[in-house]
Amino acid sequence: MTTPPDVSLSTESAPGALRVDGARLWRSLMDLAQIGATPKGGVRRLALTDLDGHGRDLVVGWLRDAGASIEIDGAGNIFATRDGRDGTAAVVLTGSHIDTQPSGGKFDGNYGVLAGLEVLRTLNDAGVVTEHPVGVAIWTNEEGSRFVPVMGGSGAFAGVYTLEHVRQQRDVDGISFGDALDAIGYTGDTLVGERALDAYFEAHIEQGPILEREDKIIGVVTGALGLRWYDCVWTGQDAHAGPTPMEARRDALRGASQMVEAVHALAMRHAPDGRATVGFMQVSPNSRNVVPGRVKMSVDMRHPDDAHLAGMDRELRDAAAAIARDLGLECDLEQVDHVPASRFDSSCVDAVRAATRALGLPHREMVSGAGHDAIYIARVAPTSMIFVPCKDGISHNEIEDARPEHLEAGANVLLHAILARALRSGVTSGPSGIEHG
Ligand code: HGY
Ligand code: MN
Ligand code: MN
Repeated sequence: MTTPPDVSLSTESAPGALRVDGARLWRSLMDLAQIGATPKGGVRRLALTDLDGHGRDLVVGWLRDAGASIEIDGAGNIFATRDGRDGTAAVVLTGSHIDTQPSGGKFDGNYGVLAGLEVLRTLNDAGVVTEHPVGVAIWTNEEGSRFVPVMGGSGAFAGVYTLEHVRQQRDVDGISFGDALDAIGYTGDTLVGERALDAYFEAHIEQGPILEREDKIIGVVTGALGLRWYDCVWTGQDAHAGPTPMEARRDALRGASQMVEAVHALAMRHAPDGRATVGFMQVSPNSRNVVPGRVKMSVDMRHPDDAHLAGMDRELRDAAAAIARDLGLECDLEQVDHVPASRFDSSCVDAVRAATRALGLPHREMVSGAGHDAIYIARVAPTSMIFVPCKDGISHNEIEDARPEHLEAGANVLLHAILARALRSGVTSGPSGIEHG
């Protein structure tokens, strides 16, 4: 992309006066939401499906139309870059993901990518030339719903996983991440992780009720909960539901059922910050007149303190062993993912807070309950996040909703947090010389 003409920033386009076009952002969100749209108004666009490929095609087209150059790495992570004056300066990056949960919403992930696109469009409209390049990333497989690990693309970028490990993972149908990525044509040749970042900012809906309850518009995110994911397999014996006496049964579903209650009780013992969820369960042979001989289930546990989370891990293992003993079942409990609790870079948190205050937006500091690509990018670059409310705090649900004015406000905070980094050493800027109102 050729750098826009070197314009002196006249008063009306001085960085501080810049504002995004909220209607244009909303239109982009609604257009992208058509790809994988569900009858209840949600989105089903699982990672590395054809729908993910079509969503990528649409957004990459918009990013190219905004003059950005496009690179794709071996994990399918997409990087759109708007040049800055100094071609050697590290990129100020934003972004998120466009893969969704099976019954996901229009805004989880999609908002962060399209808010980044809206920043590029706004800088173009105002002819702003930044010192640093400004980039937008689309990270592969953030949700971890089809392929474990969660945040696999950003995890590979940050060196948490090797590319081979990520590409070898298989979904419930035995299809590998690598084959699925190749099939949608998004296996790029850029080396994974070979990109110097000046900073990373991610805008996202909160996915919880706090901002809405407190009438706040912006969450200044200071970090995220630690997370441990498990696969838990209960093995008993398939048997006929009729002739088999109750005392002669080894019913794997009883083990799984007691484990669901034990997981809930464990989280309640560590409330309010401890969280634990069983979201996936596969009963075999899953026939109404067969005592289930095998049940595979997931456990998702989270806590802001790693030591506390390690204690919850021990309690989980003890509970599984006790249930297996009582019911005469085998239990194989395997930790399949572990993301330690994270704290974001103070200078980036300050940039988000300063932009929020300069824009006069009601806000609070908070820790993210959800995992985000920012958690892994924080390992390789100064990082922070910007939250906006979602309706009733509901997400990972087709009814997920957000207000256009809140999404616009979050994108304005993103714009000025990025400018605070991307303009420095060139044009004068406070947080970016933001003017009130
Ligand atoms: O699981 C999470 O927290 C994220 O939504 N993938
Ligand atoms: Mn997300
Ligand atoms: Mn999500």
